Amino acid sequence: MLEANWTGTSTVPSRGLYPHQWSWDSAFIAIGLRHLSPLRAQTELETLLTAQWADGRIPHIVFNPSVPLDAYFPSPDFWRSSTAGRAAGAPRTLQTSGIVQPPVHALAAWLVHRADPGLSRARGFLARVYPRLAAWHRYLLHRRDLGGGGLASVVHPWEQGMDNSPCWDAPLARVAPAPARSFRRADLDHGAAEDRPTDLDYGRYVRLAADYRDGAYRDGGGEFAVEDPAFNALLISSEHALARIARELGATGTARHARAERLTRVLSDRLWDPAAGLFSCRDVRGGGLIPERGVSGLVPLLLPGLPRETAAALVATACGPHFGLGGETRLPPSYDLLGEAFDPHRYWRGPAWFNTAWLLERGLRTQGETARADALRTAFLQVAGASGYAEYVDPFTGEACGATGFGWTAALTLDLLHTRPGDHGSPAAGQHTSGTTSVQGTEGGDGA
Ligand code: 9WN
Repeated sequence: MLEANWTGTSTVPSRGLYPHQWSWDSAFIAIGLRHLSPLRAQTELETLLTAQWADGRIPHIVFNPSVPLDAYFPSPDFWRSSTAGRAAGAPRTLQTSGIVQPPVHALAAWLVHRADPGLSRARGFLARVYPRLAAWHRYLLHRRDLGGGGLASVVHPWEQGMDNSPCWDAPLARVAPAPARSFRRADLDHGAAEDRPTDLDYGRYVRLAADYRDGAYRDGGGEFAVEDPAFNALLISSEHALARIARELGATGTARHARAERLTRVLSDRLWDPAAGLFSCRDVRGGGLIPERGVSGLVPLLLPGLPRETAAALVATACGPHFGLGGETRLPPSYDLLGEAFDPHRYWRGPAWFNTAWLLERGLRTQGETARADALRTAFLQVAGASGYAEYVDPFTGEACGATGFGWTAALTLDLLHTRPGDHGSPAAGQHTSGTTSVQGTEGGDGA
């Protein structure tokens, strides 16, 4: 599948539905590809980074010029990155979107390096990506601190990656939708309308993106601004990875580790919801925590600096009636099983995705929940294979939904296949030739 989706310089999430390069997809894909071809995994990330804007942002889509404009909406003529994004430093020749996606990239770069440190050093991989990754984090921590409390905000639901989550319903309700006749959705050519976001939601996505573009992609003024726990936990995890990269390159990395620890405390102060037993989103424009339970609120399990009682509460929530891990569900749903908006098939409103399952598997290991992590790993591998490596599945039955042959599902399957259960992520015996010290173990043992 990864061969079929490879374009020569990067991997598309899916040939039909998503025929360009997506930012966080490429990070997850590189994490899997490193076991097959560390060179291709490095190339995947480097291709994405060539599209970085001068202000540090990594765009959520890098468009392939040979794909017809009507294959995906919004297309390059909507974003107009090279003109509307000029002041923000968009590339002149490449066409990209102007919004971002979760910062999984430094974590991916570190794991890719660890898969073959010899090749990585010979190619100067880390030395080349480090300044770009540092600029990316700087952009998020400074230009995107719209709440003023130290966390990064997303300015569009597509930025957080869980596009249609009920967590966005309240902040999105304030946005006047663009009229349905003013755009043509391409996603409905590939997916069932009842599984995809509604036209009304799409109208709001289009309005937000068009307003951002018309303001020259300047940060600060938009109607939608949300501090999301998964986005920020991935930023913190990647900050720990950047510290390790800095150390590999000869610096100490101490300041970055300290910043990651400080951000972990800020995350707890601003987004921990003790009554709900998980992290919630903060609506920066409307004020206050959004009272919806999304899988995003469990992703901070990734952070080793989490207070012990917070981690225990998160595990209890994951395994309780809202997410059913190890019980009612085969894989963790994207949204609260008991929530009013729950729908086991509609985009990000209940189905299970494999990237979030992978993040929770890793998070459970980080918190020493080895047996639960092993069980989730087994379920992931069974459901992924049986679904034809689907984009997402019904969380109860594992029935395939969306695209099949989906990039990150295939890649993260490879990653789990190359790690033995119960050993904190050491590559499986006999399947790896170099860089075989514990990948996740190194991560965990190094202050992450
Ligand atoms: C918008 C590519 C992307 C993923 C997102 C997923 C979906 C796009 C869409 O596909 O979003 O970016 O058109 O719905 O929600 O997480 O990165 O796989």
